[in-house]
Amino acid sequence: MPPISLTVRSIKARPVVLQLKRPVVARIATIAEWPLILIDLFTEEGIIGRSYLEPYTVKTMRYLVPALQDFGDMLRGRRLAPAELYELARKSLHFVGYEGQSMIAVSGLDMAAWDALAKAAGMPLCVLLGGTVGPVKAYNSNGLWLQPPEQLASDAIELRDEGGFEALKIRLGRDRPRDDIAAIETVRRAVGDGIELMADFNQGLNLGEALQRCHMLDNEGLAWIEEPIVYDNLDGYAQLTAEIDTPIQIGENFYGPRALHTALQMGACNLVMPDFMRIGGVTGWLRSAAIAAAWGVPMSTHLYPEVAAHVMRVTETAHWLEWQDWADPILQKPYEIRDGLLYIPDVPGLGLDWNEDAVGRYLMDA
Ligand code: SMN
Ligand code: MG
Repeated sequence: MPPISLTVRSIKARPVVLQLKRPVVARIATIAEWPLILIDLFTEEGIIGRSYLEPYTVKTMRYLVPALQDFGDMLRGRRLAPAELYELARKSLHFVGYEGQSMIAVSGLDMAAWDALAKAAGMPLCVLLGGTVGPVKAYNSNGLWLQPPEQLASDAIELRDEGGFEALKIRLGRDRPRDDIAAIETVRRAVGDGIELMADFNQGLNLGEALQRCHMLDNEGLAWIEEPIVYDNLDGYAQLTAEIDTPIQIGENFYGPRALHTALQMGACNLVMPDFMRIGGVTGWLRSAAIAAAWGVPMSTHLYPEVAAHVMRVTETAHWLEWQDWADPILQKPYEIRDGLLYIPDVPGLGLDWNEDAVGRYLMDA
């Protein structure tokens, strides 16, 4: 039977709010409630494409949910072709601007469209993209926030053991630089030197502080130093990348492939890690992966581990998948993680089905 061609009917977007088991405590924000927008893209043929967005703040769901539903109205009757829907949706917001919430909404649409297409083809997304189903190397990013030192050791052991991980991410940016170094040493003592450690400042420093503090960290053997300064100070990043020995990692705030291209041209980082809701979903990722590969720059993922696993199977410079289990409570079948590897289920599409009982409990009041 030839693969069926799909026609867009509508989009349903539902806001849910989950409680994080380990709240985000970063230099720039504390987050205990984790907002998710669950997207169902309905087609005339009965196939439903699914994806979710994680927009960090509960209130932004009030703007993003109607934007997604508007895309459904606008695209009704169109052939479900992700690259074309991506362009149509983006261009419909051209005068508002391509970045920010415009791109976040387009990315949610795009991921759901690719899921639907892979379901219609009867293949896991990674197979549709030309790859195979297989494991993807992941680090655990579920914790190690700016917590009291006495909590860090036990958390690090728990985080290592919850999926047999060989790499963890710690957050930095305590008031005193020496407390960051003490935190790194506490974690290393707890889990051993065999564990790789990534470190994330969550944009918390100014350039002067970052130069001093990154130099201090250069002998700590970190896998990377992530976002020491505000994401759009690319001149600052170029200076840090030139001066610091530890690889500088950025990318979770790239809006679209051109932002990644600009950062690489400016020498603003050694490593890239786009986020799926900002880079433009699967379409934006694939275009970015080609650019990163041309530069020979290792590419890691940010959030959205299910989508991440599929595209990493076809990413030329695939580096690390960021594992976060924050969407698990509303998934019927969360992805499995073993020995630090994320396993892609051998089912058509992404394999994202909602646990409707849980969704009912977490649905945000309108
Ligand atoms: C991060 C992710 C999600 C919420 C806050 C911070 C972080 C990361 O930047 O890279 O995991
Ligand atoms: Mg980060």
